[in-house]
Amino acid sequence: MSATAPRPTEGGQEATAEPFVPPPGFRFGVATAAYQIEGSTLADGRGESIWDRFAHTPGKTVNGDTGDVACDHYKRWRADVELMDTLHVESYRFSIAWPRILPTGAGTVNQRGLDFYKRLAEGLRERGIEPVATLYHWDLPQALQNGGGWAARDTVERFAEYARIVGAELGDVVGSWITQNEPWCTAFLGNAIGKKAPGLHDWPTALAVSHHLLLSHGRATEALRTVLPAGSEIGIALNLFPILPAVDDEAHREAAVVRDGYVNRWFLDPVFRGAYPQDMVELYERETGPFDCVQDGDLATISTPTDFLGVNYYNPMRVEPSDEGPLHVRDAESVGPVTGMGWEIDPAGLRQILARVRAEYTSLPVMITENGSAFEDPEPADGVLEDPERRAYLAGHLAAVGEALADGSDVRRYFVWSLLDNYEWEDGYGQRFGIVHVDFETQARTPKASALFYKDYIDRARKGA
Ligand code: IFM
Repeated sequence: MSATAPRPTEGGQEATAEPFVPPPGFRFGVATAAYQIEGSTLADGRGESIWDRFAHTPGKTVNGDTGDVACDHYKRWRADVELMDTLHVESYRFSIAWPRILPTGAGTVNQRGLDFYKRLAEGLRERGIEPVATLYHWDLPQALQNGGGWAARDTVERFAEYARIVGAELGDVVGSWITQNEPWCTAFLGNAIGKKAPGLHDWPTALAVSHHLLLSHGRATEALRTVLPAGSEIGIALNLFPILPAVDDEAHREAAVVRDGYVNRWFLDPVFRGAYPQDMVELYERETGPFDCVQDGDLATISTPTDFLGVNYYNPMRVEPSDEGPLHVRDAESVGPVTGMGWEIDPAGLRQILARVRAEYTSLPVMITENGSAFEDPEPADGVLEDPERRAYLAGHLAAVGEALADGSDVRRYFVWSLLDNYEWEDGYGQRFGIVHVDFETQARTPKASALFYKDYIDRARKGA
């Protein structure tokens, strides 16, 4: 299916609709990331990350919000695991903060950092919750950024070394591993658009970063394989978007092809076809200069076989051409309801993206490694918080997972983003993605109606299975 093909059936359904029958081995989960929830950024020898530096730079985040305290999960992890258990969650995707393990990115290992994640993974196992670990969810050690960050090829080898250390320590408790999370965001939003750490505005740097992130995925996969027990699974999590021309004419269709190349194909093609999309290489070389960081053997490493693909899905993108040229395809107006982030709500897009991945790239098992929505919630009253929009979002996307399974996609996990309201990067604490409300003054957790819906959905799915 092409990026612009008509979409399959609409996936929206009532919150009370019959759950899909989970295939054997399927698990319902929730996801978080270290810098967004942990806090305790100075505890137990943790080093500085690029997000500490960025968030503490005036003007970079809404209200100057930082992850210094966040959800205080570093101290409250036991209660958070207990909370997941009460919600009948079956799998928990968390990320490991590289600067807790190697405070300057390389050199001496900080055992206290490793111990934290070991305790967490064991605590999850004790409650029958599967731990799924992400190695990189955007918190590069600042010391490595000082040496060029992901634009420097050396960072790839530092990442492989970090992966080997963590895999050797946690491989007996963690069976599923995600190397990189959303490399498009890290590379382009961080280095070309400057919205995220390290906040650069330089296309050649962003392109080198994108290549090195992909290479680091391959190298980390190789490194993990040398230390993980047989049967462990490794994959990368890509954020994928259906791309829709705002108007059905040639200029808009061309813009959609470019946007698709920028956000989707630039990552899917090297991972699954061992080549960058030629149209995009030509465009970048024309507009930004030589793309000359690729060395012999790199694409074979990037396309090294993995065990699953992680798909983060939130919304489709509607696009229009821009007078500034093809590199600057613009976002067009959304159609229909949007979330608090302004992201168009379209459960059918999830089914569409999974069908496309299967038709054009791979029949590997898929994990929906993130899916969720931010809305402006009321304050909890007497322990109750109604969030009908988030609940409907969840119900619609769960229905789309069921449809994708029926289509033949081999979906193995579904992770709601996110367990907790948390630090939404440059948007600070204003955007609440949690199915559990967090009072950032008291750190009180209150499951929202969407959390109770999810629990009930899991229970009903398990009864029907
Ligand atoms: O909060 C982020 C997450 O860290 C990465 N994926 C998208 C989420 C919502 O913006």
